[in-house]
Amino acid sequence: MSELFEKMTVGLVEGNAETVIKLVNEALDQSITAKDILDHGLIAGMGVVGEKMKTGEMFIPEVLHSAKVMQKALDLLRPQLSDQESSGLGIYILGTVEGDMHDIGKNLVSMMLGGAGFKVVDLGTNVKPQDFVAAVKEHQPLILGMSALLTTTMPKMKETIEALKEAGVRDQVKIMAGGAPVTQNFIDEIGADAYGSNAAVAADVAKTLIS
Ligand code: B1M
Repeated sequence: MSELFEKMTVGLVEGNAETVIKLVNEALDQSITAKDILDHGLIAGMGVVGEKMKTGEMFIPEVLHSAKVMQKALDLLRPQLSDQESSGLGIYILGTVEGDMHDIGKNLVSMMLGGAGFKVVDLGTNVKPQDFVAAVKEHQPLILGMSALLTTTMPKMKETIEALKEAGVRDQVKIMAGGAPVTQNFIDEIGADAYGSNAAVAADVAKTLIS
């Protein structure tokens, strides 16, 4: 099994869609769970991409290519991750904060929330504080979740919370945040309600928040 995951990781780093899709299908045929495929193959692969990006071995166009292959692979896992329950738990608004285009993690969180029973309203990437506010007013969600992958965009989470306060809707909604640079300390600092360290945890925490 580990050889299959290794090949998946290499395929993702090389941006080889055909190989990765074939391997993900093979894994699913072998009844390997979506969680294992993610943890040991795909997320591990994106970790290697991140390292290579940091050391200058991979450039933006190549990283983007790997990201597109990752999205295609996630689409194959979507049925297993998101169609397990009904969407009766309530509305969850989700978005990547202003200035940040990273959406793979957010999309994964969205799938897990769907699987846990939330109706997810996904605002996409580069979401301005006032757009989060407008969405809260329009959809009256139980929870608003923000994702950020850059240390430079994390302050937008606090700005969004301030904007919600100014609009008088902060107390109508629970606020969650996550993304690689986000920590529990940061959550406490900005006055959010909960932290999701990864997509599966985010779904569990969301259920706890509304119970
Ligand atoms: Co960017 N990038 N990137 N990038 N990129 C990182 C984040 C970086 C760590 C790479 C590195 O240098 N090692 C670095 C950030 C450094 C920092 O701020 N400390 C970085 C940089 C610098 C940049 C640019 C500035 C590069 C440049 O232009 N010079 C630029 C910024 C663009 C912008 O956003 N304005 C940029 C661009 C890009 C691409 C567009 C090429 C591409 C994104 C494509 C896309 O998302 N559609 C990209 C990618 C792919 C990455 C890496 C390699 C992979 C990210 C990823 O998808 N990981 C990343 C390195 C890395 O993370 N190792 C990197 C897989 C994903 C499943 O994990 O997103 O962490 P993640 O999500 C997890 C958890 O964080 C959590 O759950 C998910 C699943 O478990 N989670 C939540 C996420 N959101 C949550 C919300 C929650 C709860 C949990 O509640 C609401």
